Amino acid sequence: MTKSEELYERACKVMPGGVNSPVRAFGSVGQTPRMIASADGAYMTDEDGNRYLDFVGSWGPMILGHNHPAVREAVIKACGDGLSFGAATAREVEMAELICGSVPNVEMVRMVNSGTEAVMSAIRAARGFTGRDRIVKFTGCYHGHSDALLVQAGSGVMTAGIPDSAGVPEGCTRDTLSAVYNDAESVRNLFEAFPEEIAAVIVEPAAANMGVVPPRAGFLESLRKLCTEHGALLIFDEVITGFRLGFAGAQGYFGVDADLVTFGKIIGAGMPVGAYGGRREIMQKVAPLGPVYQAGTLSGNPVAMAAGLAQLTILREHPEIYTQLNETGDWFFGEAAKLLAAAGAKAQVSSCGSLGCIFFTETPVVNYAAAKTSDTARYTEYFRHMLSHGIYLAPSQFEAMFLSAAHRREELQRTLDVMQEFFFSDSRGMG
Ligand code: KE4
Repeated sequence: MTKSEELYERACKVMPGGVNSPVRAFGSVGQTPRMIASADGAYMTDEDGNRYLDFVGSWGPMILGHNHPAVREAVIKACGDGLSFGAATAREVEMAELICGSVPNVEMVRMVNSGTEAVMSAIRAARGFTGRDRIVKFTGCYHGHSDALLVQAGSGVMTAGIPDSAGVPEGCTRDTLSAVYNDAESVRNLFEAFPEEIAAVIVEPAAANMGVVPPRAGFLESLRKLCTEHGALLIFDEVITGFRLGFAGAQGYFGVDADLVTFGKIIGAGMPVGAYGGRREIMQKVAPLGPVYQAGTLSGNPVAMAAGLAQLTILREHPEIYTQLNETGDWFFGEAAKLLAAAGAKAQVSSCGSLGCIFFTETPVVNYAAAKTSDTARYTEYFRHMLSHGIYLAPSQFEAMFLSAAHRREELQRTLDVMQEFFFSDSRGMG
């Protein structure tokens, strides 16, 4: 029995599924999750000493790679000053000024402890600002596990949201409407069906929770126009894209203005941090300034702020990191697409900058329904092949590969070689 197996056996006795977040259980790939002991740069090492080239990067935070010295040193120093005060601190001010000074349309920001909390709070601020109750989300987009957003994927476009989880009362999702990603018409129909009732449309500007599905040309612009026309707020959920696609996030990358933006992951550099922000007139509705209540014992935690500030400062001072990251993403996912074509694989690459995935379907993947045509059994075989060669991918077809500044060309080339081995063996009559 490996140490991972032994630890996982113990974990399953005391934690649901043996994990603290479902995807980590490797359920959809039917493997024992690897118990990770340490990580550095682009690599993670498990409790049995196996080393993996990591394409999960803690689901996005590790844009500079794991254990970056500047981040590590900042955290160690901050710890020496004390872990938490439950009081205002200079580091929170610096973080808020950095975010407001770099992200368009964010004049005020509130720090929270996760992406879920950021989105939940942004939705509440949008409802408080507009005085409206309904919200629109897109099937296949994930915005954390707050009740109102756990809505059945594919629920009827015109009907009230149906909970997608036990324990969520119908009342919590009644005001959540579902639209189709990359289909602005499905949003227009909702605005026409519920005039002056929709507080906000929330979207992953580049979807990365159904696999990676970039916005089609004009889609985000159409959402902007519809929200402006109908007095609703456009919320960009940038928990993944924020400070990944560029320092100005998806607004800068796609050139579309949002009214509220949510953040997570990269702004914490691996520590528990989320944030939401927007125009002053909206954020002034948030307590203690305004009537929209939101609070948090550890919000703006000084150690977490130190980690995030260290990472964001490096990104601000070295904008070439984004150029390299996006160019490397274009090259890597471009090469992957070529090898799939050469192998005649029933699969396709879908990417946006340093985010990407391989869908095991030939249907062009522009939305959730198309993503769901993927052959998840084939993805499992691919995942296992890559893992057996020391390459750690997301243990689910419906997640993303996250490139970091620590991934070097030679490691990416080796990854492509291992992919090639799979797809060419696949093409030799393996279906
Ligand atoms: P957290 O509460 O997990 O920090 O953030 C929720 C969230 C909100 N918005 C977007 C666009 C997100 O991608 C997420 C969380 N992302 C997943 C990865 N697909 C987290 C991984 C996990 O659930 O363990």
